[in-house]
Amino acid sequence: MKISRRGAVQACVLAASGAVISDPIRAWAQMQDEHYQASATHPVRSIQDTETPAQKRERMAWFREARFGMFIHWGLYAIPAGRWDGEKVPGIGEWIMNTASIPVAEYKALAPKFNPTQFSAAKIVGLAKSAGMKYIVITSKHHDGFALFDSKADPFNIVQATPFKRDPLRELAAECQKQGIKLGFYYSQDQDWTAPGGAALPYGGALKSREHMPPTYHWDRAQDGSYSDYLHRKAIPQLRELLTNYGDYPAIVWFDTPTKDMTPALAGEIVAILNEHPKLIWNNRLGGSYMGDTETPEQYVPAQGFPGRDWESCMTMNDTWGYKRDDTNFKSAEILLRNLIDIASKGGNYLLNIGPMPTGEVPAPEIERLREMGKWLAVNGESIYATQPTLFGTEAGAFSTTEKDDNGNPKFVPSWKWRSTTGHDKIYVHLFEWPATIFHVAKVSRDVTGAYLLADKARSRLKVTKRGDGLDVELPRQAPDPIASVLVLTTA
Ligand code: FHN
Repeated sequence: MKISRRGAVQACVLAASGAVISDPIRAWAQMQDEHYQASATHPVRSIQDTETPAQKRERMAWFREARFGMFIHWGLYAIPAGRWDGEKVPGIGEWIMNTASIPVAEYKALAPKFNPTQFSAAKIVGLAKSAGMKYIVITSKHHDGFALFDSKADPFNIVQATPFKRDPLRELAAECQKQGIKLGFYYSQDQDWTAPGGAALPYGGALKSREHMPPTYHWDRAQDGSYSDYLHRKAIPQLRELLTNYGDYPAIVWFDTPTKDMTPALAGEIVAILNEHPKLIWNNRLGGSYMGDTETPEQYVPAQGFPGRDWESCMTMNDTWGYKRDDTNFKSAEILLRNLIDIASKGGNYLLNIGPMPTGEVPAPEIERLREMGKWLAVNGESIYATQPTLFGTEAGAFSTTEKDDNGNPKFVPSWKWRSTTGHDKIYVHLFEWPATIFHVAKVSRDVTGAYLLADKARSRLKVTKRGDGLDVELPRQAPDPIASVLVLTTA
């Protein structure tokens, strides 16, 4: 197995647009530059190759309006929750099998202990809705190979291998339908550490990295086998199950960590199946040169978004995706809200993760933060959903003329005074810093006809004075919101 990676085997993924992430998280580089290059000819043409721009607009419409979704990483790794043999295991929780070099049989022995009786699809979907999220993407199978759904294709799944015997995806699908929210399935198509032949990327933080040797980086003979057999016996049949057994869902298939094993021909076989579902949206991590629909910056907000591409920043609330009992390094609701606003102002979606516990419950700090975000969105959601990116552009920060980033490119230095999104006849200005009575902007490309604060139910008009190409708005002394107050400029 040849693994394609540039530079170091792991990357510290940092916030490109500034201090939105409290600490760097050791996560895999997404290999965007190598895997996501479009190929002029695909062995099997994908929907993105064949549809018209109007068809694409229709297919992507809900996603472009959504702006905020819930990522759920949940599986057997929630049981050890970051500790193995009494030791704390570094790194992200869902990688524990790889990081601690856990043999296949030992890891599979977690399944009979998985009995999340407190799991409630109604509560999770309700939580997402109350947070103002418009879609959910859940790990149907992560790299550990455990299927969180009823699979006839492989017995290592929640219905056959655990005492729980229920299918959470079926319950979530019913609940999402009921509560009117989209559901997507994450599927680790390439890495599978418990199926013979499945790929395994080497994790730089592995405790016993000498046990993870190239070319396979496997640490247990039980992992050896043919990658193509793995795909044909497990991944492709399971993808078929996921695409056909859940009614209107999945709305999204979220692939992950493609390696060079996923040749264009093998990926083409998957694409042929995806093509049977013409409303489906899938991301840029299938591999085999397919670009999919969405860019997926991980743990950062791209400085200028991805003009011309749909995109979604996925992020954790603490420093892990899967539940880790020792990780209490949660970002504040303020940081999370600023991320959402920053992303919306650049035309992207925010896919914010929760990592439920082995009981099925969502950790309390995650619930608290989501509730706070929901409160803000209940007042200010109009300035986020279905908006267009900023008309200004310079408020997010600027590239330094002297400092360089890790890749030697000019470093982006963010500014956290304000952001802006655009509506049909409105400009929304999200003020993080409350200016001393006057908000001034040097240049506005539309004719501004009035101004008010979104939190002000009376819509009291604020005084607007034109100043050359720009304007001044007179604000009250007190900010209506301690995190971000939204000023609305009505435009002709
Ligand atoms: O290795 C995974 C990781 O566990 C997590 O699922 C993230 C989410 O985007 N994706 C991979 C790292 O890029």
